[in-house]
Amino acid sequence: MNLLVTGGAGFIGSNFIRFMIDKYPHYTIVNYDALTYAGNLENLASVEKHPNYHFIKGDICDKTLVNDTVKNYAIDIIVNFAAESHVDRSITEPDIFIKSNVLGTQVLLDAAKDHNLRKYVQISTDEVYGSLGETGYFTEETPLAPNSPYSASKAGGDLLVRAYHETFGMNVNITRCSNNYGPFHFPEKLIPLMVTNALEGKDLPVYGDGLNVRDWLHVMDHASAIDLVIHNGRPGEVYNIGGHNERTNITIVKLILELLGKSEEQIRFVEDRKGHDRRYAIDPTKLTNELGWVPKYTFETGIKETVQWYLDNKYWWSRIKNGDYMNYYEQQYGAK
Ligand code: NAD
Ligand code: TDX
Repeated sequence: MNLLVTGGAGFIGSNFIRFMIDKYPHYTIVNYDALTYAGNLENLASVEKHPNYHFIKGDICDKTLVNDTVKNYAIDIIVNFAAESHVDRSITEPDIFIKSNVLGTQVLLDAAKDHNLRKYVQISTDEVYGSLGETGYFTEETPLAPNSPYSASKAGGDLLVRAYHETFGMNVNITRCSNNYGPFHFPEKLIPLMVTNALEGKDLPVYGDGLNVRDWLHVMDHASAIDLVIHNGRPGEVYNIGGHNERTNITIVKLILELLGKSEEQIRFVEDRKGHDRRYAIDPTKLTNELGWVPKYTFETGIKETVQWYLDNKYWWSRIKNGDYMNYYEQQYGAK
């Protein structure tokens, strides 16, 4: 099996590649990534010398390079992780989100169609369903109602995937997962930002009242679900992925401070995100019943391990926080 993993140098893609090389060392894995601010080949240091791992630096919008790569490596399946992924950035700079998340998806779909690939898998998000009230869950039948430029661009990509299945009979799957956490998570997202700010003695910026709810999934449980979808997902189907770990943001922030033995005085309530979705919660029944997916991590063990990973890998995150990312951070939160 020859897999083209786009966006494999990012948080989830790099964890997925390590998971797959460990489980299927005989598969060829081609990591195709533009290395935007979020792409980091250091995430893959442990596998870069593996004989069946290859890296191509490229943009998914580059039709020629995408097609050459699919042809040269005799790709069977594309798994598309490549995307602009940060909601806050989509509010200030939506253009690149439309380009990468919508147009890039179309280029990959055309390549999958023109080369008659076995399958195309789109890694999407629960955010395409919009926001929930205090009760209920997102199922695969929940209508799409994205609220941010990010989630609208992801929904646009998903609808193209659906259309290529309907129009061309292509074998596709879409996965929609909840918030991931784990090692190599870029420190602009809630959990790694709070852990690293706490360690640096900085303020922990909590949006609004801190009572927005996210449903947390360990990135390796996400990887095992994608593995099942790649091998056993039924053509044209959507699969939701989530582990029933709903927490308010303020609960997470306080837990991180407790695990690090730091004071809650570091918490700073700041202006709310524009259009901030109140609650996400995934119903993963279809994935469990059809494909037998069982998550390995409880949130309690996963978050402890993750906090420990950031303690052990200061080298990784401090290099990111000293670089370009700081320009964005200062614009977003001020210098503090
Ligand atoms: P990330 O921002 O950490 O990584 C994205 C990767 O894609 C980076 O390596 C980047 O260089 C690459 N990339 C971006 N634009 C590209 C382009 N035009 N061409 C080639 N490569 C490009 O993101 P992540 O958190 O790992 O998310 C991966 C995927 O999972 C995304 O599609 C995202 O929408 C989805 N997702 C993420 C979460 C989450 O909690 N992080 C939850 C649900 C869904
Ligand atoms: O500084 C912060 N303070 C804060 O209160 C940040 C960065 C976030 N938050 C809040 C906003 C959200 O309610 O924490 C929650 C989580 O925020 P993010 O980490 O930015 O994630 P979210 O917006 O929920 O989106 C994530 O999950 C779904 C990923 O970034 C998306 O790519 C994915 O699709």
